[in-house]
Amino acid sequence: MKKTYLPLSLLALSATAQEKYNVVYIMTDDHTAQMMSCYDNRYVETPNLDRIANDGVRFVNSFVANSLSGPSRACMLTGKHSHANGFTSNVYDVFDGSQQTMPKLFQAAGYQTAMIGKWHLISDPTGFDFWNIVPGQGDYYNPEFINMDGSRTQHKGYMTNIVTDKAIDWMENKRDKDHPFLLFIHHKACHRNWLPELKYLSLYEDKEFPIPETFYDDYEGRPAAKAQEMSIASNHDMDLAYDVKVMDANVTTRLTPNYLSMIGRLDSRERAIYDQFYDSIAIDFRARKLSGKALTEYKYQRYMRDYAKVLKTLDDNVGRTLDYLRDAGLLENTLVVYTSDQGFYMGEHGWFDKRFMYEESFRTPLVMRLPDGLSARGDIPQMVQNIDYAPTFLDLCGIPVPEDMHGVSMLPLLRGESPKNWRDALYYHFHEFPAEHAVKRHYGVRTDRYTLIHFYEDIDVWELYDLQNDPQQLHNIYGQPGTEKITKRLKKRLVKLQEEYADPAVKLTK
Ligand SMILES: [Ca+2]
Repeated sequence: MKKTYLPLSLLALSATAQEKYNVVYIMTDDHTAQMMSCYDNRYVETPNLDRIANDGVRFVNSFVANSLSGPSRACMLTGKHSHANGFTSNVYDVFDGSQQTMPKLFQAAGYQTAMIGKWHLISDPTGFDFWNIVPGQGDYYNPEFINMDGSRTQHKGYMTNIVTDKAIDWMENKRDKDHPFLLFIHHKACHRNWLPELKYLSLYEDKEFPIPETFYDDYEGRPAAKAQEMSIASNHDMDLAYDVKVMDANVTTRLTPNYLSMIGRLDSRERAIYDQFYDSIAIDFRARKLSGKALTEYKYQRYMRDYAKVLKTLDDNVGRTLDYLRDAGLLENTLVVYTSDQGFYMGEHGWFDKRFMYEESFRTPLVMRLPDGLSARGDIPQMVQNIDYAPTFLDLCGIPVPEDMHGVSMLPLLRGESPKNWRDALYYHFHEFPAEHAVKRHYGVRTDRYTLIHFYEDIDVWELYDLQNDPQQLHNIYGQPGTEKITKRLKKRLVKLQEEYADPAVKLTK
């Protein structure tokens, strides 16, 4: 009897499919650790996000390289700092998709790769077998998606639900199941201007959120912090119509047209539900005739409530994604990552938004559910950064990590090891100025105890913080007697990092 043999290449592929890990990377927008109950239980409960941490690991010192949407995404994709991947700013750059990226390396190694949701890098995605992205920031209500052939399709529903539907549909129906896969699920939630799913409009309305200790910061000794335009108190920065949603038909604010265009996406039935809710809020607001601190604190409560509502739908959808992976039998073989493109201010220093190298926005939540074979559980204390994601995923999946990547593989940490030579300092560089929110250009170094920052371009100001004695970063001790030695040491470390990463800004430090 004649024997039939499977071609060797097919045998190799089927073996590969069984042995190789999958990576499901869920990234949200502007979701900060203060609003994630496994990090901070003062404000909200996020049971599904916490499931990831409870079953796996929670990074308690997780940071970004540039606290802003597009640049942060580019750092993640390339494993390189902004000056090296070329996408330093949302308003001045276009991502060069011809360069080496993590998904391209996965694709070349035989992985199925897909990207769904918010991309925000101007140029089309490269390195993906399948992509379906939203234009720019995308819309919460009845959003439009860009297809791979360049055509656009408007979908009925709420963005967070639709992104999850598409991700599950790709895993279940669209991918080639003979290959391992890398899937990016990039949510718009919880980005400004926090438009909730209609079924959650009334959620959190009976909750008074505690006001952060630094809410009334006077920015003494910190001119860049004083110059920002991301203040809750300012009606220019936090708009009464667009952000607070207490629109007055007789008053057109700076961002009223933007707001009307966003809620104009709702159909008439949906719009009636929306208006019924926010009109009653606006009538109550006008009757109160608030000013000064009372107005600022009112805006803070509205901001926190709407942000929390948007987050609730996100948490539901992360739960739905985890349930799918479990039911499809994929959990044992899949690394599930949850993170955000950066942290955010929830009233700390009186702010919303991000950008600064101060802790709240320099940090980003990072939890992972580990596949079989990786034994780490609980908290991981080492300082990690979003430039480490590419090397980590590649390393985990047995794909060589290119030497020109700036990040380092976290795989030893996921194995439960504590490498003695782990990095002792992080580098950060924010480039987008002049721009919205008026945060000056700055770069700096952070060790486990100190942060040294240099604001430059149209100012020349150094800031030094002792995170042990001043974790809220209210006291800039740069230039104060007794700090000479530590300042000298940190500047030396900063120069070393700038030279190692070849950031031309080194000339501003030396
Ligand atoms: Ca963001």
